[in-house]
Amino acid sequence: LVFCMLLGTTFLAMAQQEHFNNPIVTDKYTADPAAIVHDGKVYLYAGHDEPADDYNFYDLNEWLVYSSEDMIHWKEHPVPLKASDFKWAKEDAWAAEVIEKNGKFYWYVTVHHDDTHPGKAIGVAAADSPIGPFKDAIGKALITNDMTTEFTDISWDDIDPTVFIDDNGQAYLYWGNTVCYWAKLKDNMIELDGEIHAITSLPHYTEAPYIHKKGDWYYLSYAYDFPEKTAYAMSRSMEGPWEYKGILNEVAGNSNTNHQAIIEFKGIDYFIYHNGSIPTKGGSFRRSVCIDQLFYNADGTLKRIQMTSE
Ligand code: FUB
Repeated sequence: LVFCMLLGTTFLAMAQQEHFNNPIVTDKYTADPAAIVHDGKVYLYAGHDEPADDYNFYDLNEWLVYSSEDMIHWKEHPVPLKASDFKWAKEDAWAAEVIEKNGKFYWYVTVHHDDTHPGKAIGVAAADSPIGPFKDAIGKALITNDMTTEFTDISWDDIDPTVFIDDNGQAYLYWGNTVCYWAKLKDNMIELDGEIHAITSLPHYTEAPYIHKKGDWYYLSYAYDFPEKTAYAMSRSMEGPWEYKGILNEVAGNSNTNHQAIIEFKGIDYFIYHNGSIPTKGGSFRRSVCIDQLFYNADGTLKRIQMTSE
């Protein structure tokens, strides 16, 4: 019996130590991962960190897309979207997220608006395929900095969109730095439906909100503090109240920011994030996407991520 138990424990440990070859992309710096499951494949979207050697700040001008059937081998597709594809934007291909609705793919992105609405803004691009080509779906921003000045008047709070479609078909957009905002989206996915709300129950909220659902629980994970850890809250409804549950992941090697996506694929739960661990040059502005497994406790709470990338 003891032998069988030991064998069982060993198999369990092996199952828990899936090897992802972190970081998963080594010929480019990749940041702010987003991922969807579509037609038996995972599509991974990331910003492309490409600062000159002597420049130490965020310099992202395009987004990248990769696909995989096993989470181990990744195929890179042609660049599907650039900040310059949004004619009203000045620059910056910051964090973004894709969702599919009725066979169309909507990509919500952070860019820097031109001087008509100074500050960061959120745009939407759409495509008929998960690898694009994506085109600006509105011809103007969905969210501009001046739409949230009643909550905070900093110019970079309207970043990091995440989108989720509830079981009844209602789509929600969450976003924000310093304040976590949310609003409903109309059926067309390119207009807000009603007012913008702010969530105040998330301790040390910095940015990078992400919504996912498992069973009857909704999870709102987010970047906590700075340098950023990942924390999370749970709710029985997309509209809250959100109850803070604790830290999900520690600061990820050598990067001040973190940014997560959580998906289930072929029965396994994944936590996708970035770190700055590529030797010598990696860091806060030269980041790399990594993948680890996510495990749930019986009561629905999340176990801390064991980063195999560290
Ligand atoms: O990549 C630029 C910004 O850094 C993102 O918008 C944030 O989430 C942080 O990762």
